[in-house]
Amino acid sequence: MEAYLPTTWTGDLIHGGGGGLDGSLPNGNALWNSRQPLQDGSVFIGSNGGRSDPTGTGAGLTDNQTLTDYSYAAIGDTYAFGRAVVKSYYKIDPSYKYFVGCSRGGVEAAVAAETYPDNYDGVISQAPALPFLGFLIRAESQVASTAMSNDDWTKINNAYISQCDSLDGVTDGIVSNPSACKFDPTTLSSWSPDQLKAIKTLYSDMVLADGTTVAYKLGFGPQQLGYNGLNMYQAMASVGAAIAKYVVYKGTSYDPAAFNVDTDWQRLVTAAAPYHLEVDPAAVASFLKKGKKVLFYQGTDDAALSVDATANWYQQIASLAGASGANTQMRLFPGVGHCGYTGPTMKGPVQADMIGQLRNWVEKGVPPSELTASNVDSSGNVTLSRPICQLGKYPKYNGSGDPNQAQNFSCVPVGT
Ligand SMILES: [Ca+2]
Repeated sequence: MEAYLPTTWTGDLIHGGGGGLDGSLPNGNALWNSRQPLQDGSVFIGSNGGRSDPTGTGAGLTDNQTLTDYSYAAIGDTYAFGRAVVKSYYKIDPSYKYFVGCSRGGVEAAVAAETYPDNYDGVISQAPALPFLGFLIRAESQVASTAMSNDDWTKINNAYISQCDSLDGVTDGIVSNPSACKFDPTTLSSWSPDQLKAIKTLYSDMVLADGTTVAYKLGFGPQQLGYNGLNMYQAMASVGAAIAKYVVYKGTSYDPAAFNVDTDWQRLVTAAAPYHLEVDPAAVASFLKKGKKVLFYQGTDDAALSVDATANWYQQIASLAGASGANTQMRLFPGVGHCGYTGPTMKGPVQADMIGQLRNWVEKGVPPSELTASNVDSSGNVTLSRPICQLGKYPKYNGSGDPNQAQNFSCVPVGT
């Protein structure tokens, strides 16, 4: 566990989440946010989730205590540690407490609201792997992606941008209105049967024989931006396979190559049942009913985790919260990849004061109404900015003015 203590403290505490399989200490720079907690004068705390695994192999996630730490307990322990450090150093308690995380950290933000609701005033869940079992079954299926090369994926990504770029009113290399995009990658080339299987597997919802949807389609974003030398699809498959191998199947009988959605889903649900792996949407809704706030963010080009899955999850907790559903919002960053990743074909704006919006909401009662994100060059000049719209809307070019400036775009409902 670590705590970063600013000399000039604003009085709040930000608890940062981890990523992938945890195993590494996060820091302020690991968050998808241009305004770093320390620079803002906040205390920042984080942990490695209870075990050292810097390369993310998943090893050690087999015994119950380690799995308990990874699932939720490390969050409670790290918070208690952070509170004690703050009291010891500053002699007073923090005024407000927040949890912020992306990917696995986005799940942990939801876990924080679910399991430790009294500890936090608000949480930010960015590109979360939620529902978690849905992520796992999706990741298990992604072994099919090995039939495709990085060049194949790049071809799909380029064609997607080419066909759907202008649907937001301006050809700027950013697909800001993906809901209107009817791109079909199966017709793009003379794919082999295995390649077609990969394309259909990754870009389709996963539906059981009884009609239940257990996971949602992935985006067409660039896949070459993975880690450990793997593209994004393979990287997620490796994370899912590691969890399945160590956590669910205990290294015994898991064969990702023999993937079948119906039988594998049942095995997954049964094997995961004894553990606290999934987050209960009703519990997060209860967090909202206490008047606390939850913000969701994701990039439209996220190739690692499904935007549709996050949107469904967000809508589920908003619905369960009833009138308190107004205490949560979800916004999409156009042309941005997983946790703010950018690259040669991703031109979307990534820098935005997401934590500031949560602070305003919690501390001043001002709900987020507008959010602008930007990219800056090495001199600090803004090169591009866009409004970051709520789910159900997209930033449409007004038809005149500099297309690099957010003021020339408006958030309009999807379908218009
Ligand atoms: Ca565009």
